[in-house]
Amino acid sequence: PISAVLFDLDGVLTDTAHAHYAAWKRLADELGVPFDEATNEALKGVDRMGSLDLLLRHGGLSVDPESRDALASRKNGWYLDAIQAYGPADLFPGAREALCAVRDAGLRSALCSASRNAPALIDRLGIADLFDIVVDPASVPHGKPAPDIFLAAARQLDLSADRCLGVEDAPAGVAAIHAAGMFAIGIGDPQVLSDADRVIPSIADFRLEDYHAR
Ligand code: B16
Ligand code: MG
Repeated sequence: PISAVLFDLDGVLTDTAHAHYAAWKRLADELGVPFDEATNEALKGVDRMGSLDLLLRHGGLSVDPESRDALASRKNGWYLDAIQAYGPADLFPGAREALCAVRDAGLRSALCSASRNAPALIDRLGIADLFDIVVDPASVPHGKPAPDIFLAAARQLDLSADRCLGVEDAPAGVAAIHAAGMFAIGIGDPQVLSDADRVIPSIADFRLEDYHAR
């Protein structure tokens, strides 16, 4: 039986994946780096600096550490502008219900987002009180696809990996869940998320009973 569900945020509970993409695209355009949704797929779930490095490598660019920090801040500024007016209406349909279903079943929930903006965002979305724990991505040594953030959640909940279910929209996130030894539910395109144990089109299709009785 499972005891906890570990949720990714961007692309799972709210559509910030698009806002992240738009901000990276703007930066890539300024730098003259070819960038489209397919290229962006590799950045999803990867932390800010890791994403920037992927983008720079894709364009064959190398920059000094100061410019690298400045580029990351520019991207984050555009991203913050884009999510500035986010509120509960920006949750994906079924997101709040999925979190409530976990709580109503007596299971625990964790937020395992790579985003340093996640705590502010869940406040704005009105779901902060529905998580038992929010793992600070800055507290783990390695970002997704490394398992660290999911393992930290299990440790904080005092659960073994096989009692945890992970929910992710990104290939790097699915890889992280599997590396942690957990069951992975993918949200989105089955072709993109072919490594997931189960793929559902959106969080509205999440039925806890499909996994809880397993
Ligand atoms: P920030 P998730 C990830 O969040 C996003 O998928 C990824 O695109 C983004 O680069 C990363 O957060 C870092 O975000 O710049 O806000 O710290 O999918 O793990 O919830
Ligand atoms: Mg995500």
